[in-house]
Amino acid sequence: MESLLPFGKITNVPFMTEEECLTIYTAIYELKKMWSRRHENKYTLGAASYIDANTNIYPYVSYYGKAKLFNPILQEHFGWLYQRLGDILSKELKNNICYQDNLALPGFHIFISGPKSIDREKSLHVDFQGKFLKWDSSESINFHEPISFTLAIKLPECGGGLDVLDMRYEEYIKLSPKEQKQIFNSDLVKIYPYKLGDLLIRSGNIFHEVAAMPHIQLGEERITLQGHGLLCQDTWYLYW
Ligand SMILES: O=C(O)CCC(=O)C(=O)O
Ligand SMILES: [Fe+2]
Repeated sequence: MESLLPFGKITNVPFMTEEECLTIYTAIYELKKMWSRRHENKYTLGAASYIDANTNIYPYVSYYGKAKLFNPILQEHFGWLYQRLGDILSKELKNNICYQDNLALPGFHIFISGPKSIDREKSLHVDFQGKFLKWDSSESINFHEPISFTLAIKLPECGGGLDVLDMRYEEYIKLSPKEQKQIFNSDLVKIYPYKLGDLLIRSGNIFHEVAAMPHIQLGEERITLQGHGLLCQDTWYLYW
């Protein structure tokens, strides 16, 4: 089945100037005390459903509490960014946009290189985490066609991007376990490079992961704005 999105599966649109990226970058550092360390090189600013609402990682669901704590702070510092994000997404998706109150606003992935380079995570996945969240009218939400978006705010000299395997979940589960393993390690997984200031909008129902950065230098950063959306009638509800 082909994607129902007006632009196909993936599109890249100019969104912020370099100067605006720097303004966002500075604000992210002003909020450094609020970053959460998730891994050796990885931090987040904001609540991320794929981590904070994942009960395999946390014994209780900390997502809603974190969203409540972070949303006013993020709104205060990045209100103009959320406004512009809503405008561009509504234009590209040809539908209305709404931020869902009880869920986390789009937040930030922050990678800072340590002594080791940043390897392939080997974590190809689809963005179906929205299914596990509390929605007001879940019966009319299309959980199989999420969208995801990324704004590159800071990239290392060697660049940063997304590994993409152009395959939908419905196709993938028809493969045998051996074929699934092979395809994840095949050259069908291609790097989609991010461009500073551009917004990448894509179907959340294609396999992807943060691309490796084997040549990143010590202290270099890869910082992105991240979020997802689900369609309910003619409105995309955005969250992270
Ligand atoms: O950090 C990124 O580039 C993308 C991470 C991701 O998997 C997502 O946003 O769905
Ligand atoms: Fe993802």
